[in-house]
Amino acid sequence: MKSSTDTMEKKSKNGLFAGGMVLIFVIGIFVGLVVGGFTHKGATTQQGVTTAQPYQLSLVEIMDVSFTPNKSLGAQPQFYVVGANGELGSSANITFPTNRKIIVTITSYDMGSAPTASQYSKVSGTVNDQITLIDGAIASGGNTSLIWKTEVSSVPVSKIIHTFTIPSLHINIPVIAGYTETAVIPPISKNKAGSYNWQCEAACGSGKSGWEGPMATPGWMMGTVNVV
Ligand SMILES: [Cu+2]
Repeated sequence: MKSSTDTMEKKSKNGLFAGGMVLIFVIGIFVGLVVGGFTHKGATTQQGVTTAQPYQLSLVEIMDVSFTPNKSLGAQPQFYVVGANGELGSSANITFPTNRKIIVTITSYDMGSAPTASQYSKVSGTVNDQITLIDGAIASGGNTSLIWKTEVSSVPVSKIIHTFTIPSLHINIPVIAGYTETAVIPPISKNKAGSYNWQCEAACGSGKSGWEGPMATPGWMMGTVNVV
């Protein structure tokens, strides 16, 4: 009996010791988490959402695509999204993450211009309401003395061939044919998550008004932006 009690006592002491160690360990983790959490919070607060990597959205616009929804309309312009593997994907549904800067690059392989209401010549919804224009024709030649890159807050309405516009988010990026343009959209807060229409506001489509065909077809000159 005695030895058994001793053993039990020993066991219970061992149990207490083990329990104590576990408790210390748990407290240690808790303190670590709290301190780490505060430190992390501090860093996040100090630098805000800019610590997150910017999200890159590449759009390519091509002028002569067979209009598959109605082939009788012939070739029509179309916006594509460059996918994660470099493939050209549909622009019917475009994703914007919240709380991250979004860098939009639009490359237009197009010519000419399309009738556009003057309000869409102004850039909006980007950092400083500006975009960077890269004149593809000049940039690709030996034009070292020419200015091929400019930051602008508007473009001449006569030069607009398309726009990438999200009216409800007050984002408007006018597109000049043959240019590559970059725009930085400031982080969108989580409470703006939802679905928004994007629309080209230059009458580049078919029909008398230029607002038919691709202008009214998701994945061509309009679609949805899902802010998630
Ligand atoms: Cu258009």
